Amino acid sequence: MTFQEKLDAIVKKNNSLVCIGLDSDVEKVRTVIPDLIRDLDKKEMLKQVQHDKYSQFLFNKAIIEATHDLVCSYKLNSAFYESIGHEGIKALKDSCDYLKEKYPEIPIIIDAKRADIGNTNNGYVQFVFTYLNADAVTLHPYFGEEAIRPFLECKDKGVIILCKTSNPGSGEFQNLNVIPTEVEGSSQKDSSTTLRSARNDKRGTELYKIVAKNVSKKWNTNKNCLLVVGATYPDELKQVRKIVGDMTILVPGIGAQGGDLEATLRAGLNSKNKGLMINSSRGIIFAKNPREEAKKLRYSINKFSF
Ligand code: OMP
Repeated sequence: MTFQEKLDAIVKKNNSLVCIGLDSDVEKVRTVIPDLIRDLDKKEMLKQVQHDKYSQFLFNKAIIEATHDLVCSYKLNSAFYESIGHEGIKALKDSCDYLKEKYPEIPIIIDAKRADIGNTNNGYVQFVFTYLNADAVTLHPYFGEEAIRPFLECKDKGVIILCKTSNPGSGEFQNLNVIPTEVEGSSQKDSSTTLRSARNDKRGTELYKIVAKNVSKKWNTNKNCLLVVGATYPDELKQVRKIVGDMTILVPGIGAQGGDLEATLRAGLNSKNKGLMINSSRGIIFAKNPREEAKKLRYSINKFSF
């Protein structure tokens, strides 16, 4: 089963485009975990929480139990686990194992924003797809298609490429106007490697659009590519949707980063009124009532999409 097939099935089953980010910042987790566990009345968890080192996993377990029927995916950002060393990696692994065992139908995304030269990428592939047994990973496109082939060749896994990120400074490179040299009649064969800065040149195209075009038209031979576009940039999302057709786009930036949900949906839903994974991390997992918050987001999305 491909990543997209798995995603389509859970979108249908849970009636949801909500992707919850298990960005389980260990400091915050330690303060909220007793409440969460009390709410869920999990005595076994209460016993274990005395040991701080299990808290990220216990927290994730509690969030998963509270929301598994409301989501289309969980996204675990590796930074929050790497930050505390091997105990964090264990919590990440335990969380993936828990999902695989109890809710195998829900796709797991590892948000690691990786990519390196091809040979090194083999190590990342092993970590994310073999050791963690995740279903998808986020990558940056900077090394080009040739380098990230080890990911692209994993036909049943999702390869989610950063296109237009949600942060305020993302335009520094991503909105640069560049001209593929094919426009100038260059003899270079691979236009994707020969972009030239063209600030005031009308023939130029913004870099994020070239990423969207190359990923959807050239990199996606195994039909396992997705893109990331931040909810903080609905205009760019609209442009990307025009370029990529029905391809699924992961959209972070709703909630804590202030992205506009309605503008996002208007700009980003595909021809089937789907094709988005709307991510919220802090806005759900550290809310007073994560289940209610996830329900609210699902409801707000579904007013437009289902
Ligand atoms: P919240 O702002 O707490 O909802 O978290 C957003 C999550 O999405 C974090 O894990 C970010 O690292 C991630 N993210 C962005 O915020 N912006 C992007 O452009 C891309 C990502 C991502 O790749 O998921």
